[in-house]
Amino acid sequence: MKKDFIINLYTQLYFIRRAEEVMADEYRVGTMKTPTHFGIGQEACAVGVCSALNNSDVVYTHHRSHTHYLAKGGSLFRLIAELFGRVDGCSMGRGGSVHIIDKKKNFFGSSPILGHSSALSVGAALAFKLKKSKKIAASFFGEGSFDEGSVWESLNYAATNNLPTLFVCENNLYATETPLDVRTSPRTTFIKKVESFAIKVFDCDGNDVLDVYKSTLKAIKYMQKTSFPALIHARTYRWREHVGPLWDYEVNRTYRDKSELDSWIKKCPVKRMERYIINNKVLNKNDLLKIQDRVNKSILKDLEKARKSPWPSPADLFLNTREV
Ligand SMILES: Cc1ncc(C[n+]2csc(CCOP(=O)(O)OP(=O)(O)O)c2C)c(N)n1
Ligand SMILES: [Mg+2]
Repeated sequence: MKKDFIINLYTQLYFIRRAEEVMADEYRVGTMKTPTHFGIGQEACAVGVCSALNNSDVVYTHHRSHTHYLAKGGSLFRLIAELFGRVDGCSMGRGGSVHIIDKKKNFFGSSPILGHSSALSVGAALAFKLKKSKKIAASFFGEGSFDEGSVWESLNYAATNNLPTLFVCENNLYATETPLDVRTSPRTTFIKKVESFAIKVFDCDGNDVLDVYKSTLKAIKYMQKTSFPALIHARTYRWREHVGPLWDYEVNRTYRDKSELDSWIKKCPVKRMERYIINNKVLNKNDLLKIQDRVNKSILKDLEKARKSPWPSPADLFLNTREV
């Protein structure tokens, strides 16, 4: 792997981590209000998958969407403006966190409806097939989406019609505050159920961006060879509360232990990549600090620019004319 590529993976991980931390701070002081699901701790899934895709490939996602939007190249300024509810937002300040989009980057949006992203990616894959296009349609969703019938219908439709759809499940072990093991029969797993459609599952460590990237490349190669869908299963963990900026322990939530969180923080995807870079002498600590400084400055610039963006005008409420 080329040095510049490794540095770019790290820069993206750090950028997405810090961008979300900065936004979480705004939520704490009440300047942002739209319901928001932070992907802090899960950045490597988005960066690893999107780095293996081409710019022309399309991405759909669910409620925990910022990591995917940013990894696909979405504008941070427009995301922050959206979360502030301002007119420069990527959905003109009307959608909020669960309705973000960047059409120019082929990021076709987030939706709060579980099971929605997989269905749309199958529709896009069908369109690509009919147009004889080699583009890939990818969908991100959590393991909680496997509790929705539409995901199984999407898998079935993609498998039946040979649609090269890349399904990406970020398994962070919880759906809101319910653990995975009480949502699945102990006699099976969702992986076995996916494989029952003859869909190949590419399992990876979702906190290791290199593993996610390599697994995605393998999955894409497999899809191109077979014209069949594939599923990435990325094992990861959400650090903050399900919705909102807080840590569960700050508000005494008991559905999971702090010790469990601590064990996952030790597997931090950003720190892990820092160690890889230092150990393999890609860069030294000082080089990393320079990258971090540059990234932090650009995030703060976008934040302050978005804060100055005007509120949407009530007179425009029924217009939807801006090309987003
Ligand atoms: C169709 C539907 N049913 C229920 C919900 C309520 N809901 C919102 S998020 C969520 C849990 C999602 O868990 P998962 O898919 O694992 O994603 P995660 O939040 O862990 O990233 C639920 C049940 C919803 N948004 N849509
Ligand atoms: Mg989950």
